[in-house]
Amino acid sequence: MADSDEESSNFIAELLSLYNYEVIHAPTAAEAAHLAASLQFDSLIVSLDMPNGGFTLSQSLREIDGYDDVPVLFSTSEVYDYALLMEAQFYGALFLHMKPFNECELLAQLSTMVRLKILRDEIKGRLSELDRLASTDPLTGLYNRRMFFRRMDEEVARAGRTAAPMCLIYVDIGYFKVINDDHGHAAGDAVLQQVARTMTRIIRRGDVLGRIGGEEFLILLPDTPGSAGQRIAERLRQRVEHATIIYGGHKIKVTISAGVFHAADPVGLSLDEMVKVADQALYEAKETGRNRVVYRGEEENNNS
Ligand code: GH3
Ligand code: MG
Ligand code: MG
Repeated sequence: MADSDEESSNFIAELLSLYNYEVIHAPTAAEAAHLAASLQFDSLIVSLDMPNGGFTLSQSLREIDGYDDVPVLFSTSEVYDYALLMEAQFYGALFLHMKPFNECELLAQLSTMVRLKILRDEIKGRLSELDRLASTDPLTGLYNRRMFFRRMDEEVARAGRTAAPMCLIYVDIGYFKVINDDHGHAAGDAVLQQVARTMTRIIRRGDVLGRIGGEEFLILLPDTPGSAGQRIAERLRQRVEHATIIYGGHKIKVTISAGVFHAADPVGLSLDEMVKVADQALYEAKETGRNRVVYRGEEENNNS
């Protein structure tokens, strides 16, 4: 509650504590802003009478993280008209309450505000859970295809603006179907999880990794020259080759093949084109024996 009027503040604090609300009172706008930044209130009661208070205060409170949807009640000692009511609504008010406070009305209004806040929190939580579900692969926890391409789109657009190089690595587990056939689908799942973990350990912050299909993965390396992209793919290939996955008492060995595409200047390149070239390189790696890295990029062309 932000209110410089001591009498009405005390009245509200006493009344609301009787109904198990925890009331924190700020007598000045500055204090209110300070408290809001360090505590998390479920509802705000803001007086329009206080200096620097009212709409300006409410506006600045709502810019604080987590306050954009906190219900607000404005109190005023003026007899208000329709214009003020509309203005209050414009500034996010759920209610405009004329002083002196009416106990019953205030309690009813507050209970509506708190219920609304609980509902909004619940919806927020569910939306972020839905977001997570819609963007991650449940088996490996990596980005799924949809999210990977969304992130790649952002990164390619950014690289286009800054003219930064980037690499794209297309990874495929070799003879994966045989693992399923020999050891069962659950063993195949364990292999996918293990390979995903190895990839997660090797990539750097800012790299984007996703599971694109069954046993296929894409890694986007922003701001990365071809030599570094090639090195990372090669390190990944070696790590997977030398790891042993133990599942159900069986020791399982797998290898990966990787196609690396390096774009020195991604301006004007489409995602499809980039993926296509990386896929062609991957195809060549598989055709020429698997457990290999094949590179496509300008540096290679310059050297040959
Ligand atoms: P290659 O060396 O040519 O890449 O052959 P491969 O066997 O690795 O590839 P192929 O495309 O022939 O088979 C992929 C298999 O992956 C077929 C599919 O049943 C299996 N698979 C796809 N998704 C999953 C999954 O989530 N879990 C498991 N265990 N298997 C999966
Ligand atoms: Mg495949
Ligand atoms: Mg494969």
